[in-house]
Amino acid sequence: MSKTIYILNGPNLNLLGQRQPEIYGRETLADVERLCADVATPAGFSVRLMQTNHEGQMIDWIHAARLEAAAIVINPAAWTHTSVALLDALHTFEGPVIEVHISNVHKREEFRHHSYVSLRADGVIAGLGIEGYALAVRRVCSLLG
Ligand code: CA2
Repeated sequence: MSKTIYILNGPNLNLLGQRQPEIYGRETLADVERLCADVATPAGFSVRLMQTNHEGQMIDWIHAARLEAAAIVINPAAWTHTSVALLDALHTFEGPVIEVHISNVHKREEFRHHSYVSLRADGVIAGLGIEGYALAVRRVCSLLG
């Protein structure tokens, strides 16, 4: 079995730490990767963090995960609320999937309250800042044993 956990990030998250710190904090994706590795490494897993602004690229990575990853932690960003294509891609993946949102989407606009991805996710974390990613990694490590 693969020992890699994919940490997938959707559109605009490349700007994490550079804009809207009142909503998303000051940490960057590099900080996310470090936090996740700190949890995964002692459990015998490695993490591969990726970010894209292109939906087709994200779908291709999810397909690649079928062969290359034991689990997916995904912050789909705005595609959470819009993308049946992303949901369909995640349905082709057999391992654990955890959906992460940095902000508490339920405290924000109504359109952020619905998630297509949640129809596939084994767990959902929202509003815990970037610590949510590390908690998601901890959960998949324990699910994978
Ligand atoms: O809270 C989250 O993690 C979100 O997935 C972030 C998405 C938003 O559309 C979701 O409703 C909730 C937006 C990501 C935009 O990321 C930025 C980060 C820094 C500066 C600007 C945008």
